[in-house]
Amino acid sequence: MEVNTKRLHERLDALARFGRNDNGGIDRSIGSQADRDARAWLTAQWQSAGLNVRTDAIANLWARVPGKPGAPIVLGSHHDAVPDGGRFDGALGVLLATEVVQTLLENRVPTRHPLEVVSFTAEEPNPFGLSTLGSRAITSKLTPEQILAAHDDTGRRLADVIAQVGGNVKALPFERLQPGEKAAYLEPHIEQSRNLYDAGLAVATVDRITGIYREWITVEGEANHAGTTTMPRRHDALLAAAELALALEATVSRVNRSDVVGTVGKMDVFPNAANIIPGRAELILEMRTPDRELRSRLLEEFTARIEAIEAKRGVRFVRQVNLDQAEVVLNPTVAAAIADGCQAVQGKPVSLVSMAGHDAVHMSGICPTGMLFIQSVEGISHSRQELTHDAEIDSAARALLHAVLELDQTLPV
Ligand code: HGY
Ligand code: MN
Ligand code: MN
Repeated sequence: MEVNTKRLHERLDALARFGRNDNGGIDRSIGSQADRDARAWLTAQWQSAGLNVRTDAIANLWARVPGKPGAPIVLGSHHDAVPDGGRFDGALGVLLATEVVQTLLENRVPTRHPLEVVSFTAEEPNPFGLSTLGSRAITSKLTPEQILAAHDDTGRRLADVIAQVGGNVKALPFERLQPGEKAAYLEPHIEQSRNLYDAGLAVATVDRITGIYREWITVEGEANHAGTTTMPRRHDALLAAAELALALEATVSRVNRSDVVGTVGKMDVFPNAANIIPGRAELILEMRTPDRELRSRLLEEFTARIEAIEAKRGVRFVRQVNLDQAEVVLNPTVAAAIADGCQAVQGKPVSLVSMAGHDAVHMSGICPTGMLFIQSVEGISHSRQELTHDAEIDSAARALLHAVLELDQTLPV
């Protein structure tokens, strides 16, 4: 039995059209026209493959092989994208899942478990401040109240956007996934790092996923005239924010480990004018490591460093924790089946830690969960330069098929 890789590549090209910008990157955030178009297109693909498609309360899309009751093995990822993002992050996982399930269906392969494909809503950070929205909400990690309170800078309510794409936040309490409702979740995803690229290998299993910690920080300084205010009298919020970002870099760099990173990736400066000393800055700080105890120590060290900046510059940092997501260890049975799939296609199993967050983190709370990583050229991701070659995609499809068939035998029905 062979997966139809030609169809898979055609679908990758087709999905990449939704949200493509003039630079060749993809803009496909929750609620955008591109999000809506991608949803309609995915639904049509699944329906023509003979799957039953359903949109849940948070607008996750589910496509199930009809006719078999019971807890399904679920395969999938997400179809939204970061701003000016690439065509593989999320999309490749959804389409690999689609192809493998369709291949099994077309070949009339009898499976012990039902099979289902999922594409989660709003996995990426978005203007509403809730990433991995679909998987968190459906696994009871977010309340309807939290979602009902969320809005973007323009006042647009997240709940309205969810309704526009077919969800209904108020129905969430009745639709949350319960433990045992799914037999397993397998998420194929590009690696987004360069371990496989450097090793010249196509695919890997994942044994752990990093914790992610985020703070929204407001820097309160003092706006004043950029010509008449002497240098010692300034309380420049932008310069304090810059020093804060450097303090984060110094804190995480000191431990010198590939699984400890920190980033200030978003910042807004107010009032943002050439002749006004910045009076306020708003930024998002992120720290990632699978080592929780180390993260606590690093946060203490960072706090001491930025208190010194506050004192020196006469500014105030107002900190609010936006996300404190624990690291997870993935299910050994699922990870082993994926490793066997890797062994089958490249003669060698590889196990990696994911430093990117994924919907798999949240699905692991309700069912045995694993991930299949696929090589990213030069490890580049969250960029329009993101690239995974056809050969590695084809290996991934075969490895995933192998893993699903093995799990179908080993997991209890
Ligand atoms: O941010 C992440 O790690 C993921 O790609 N959303
Ligand atoms: Mn991403
Ligand atoms: Mn992703």
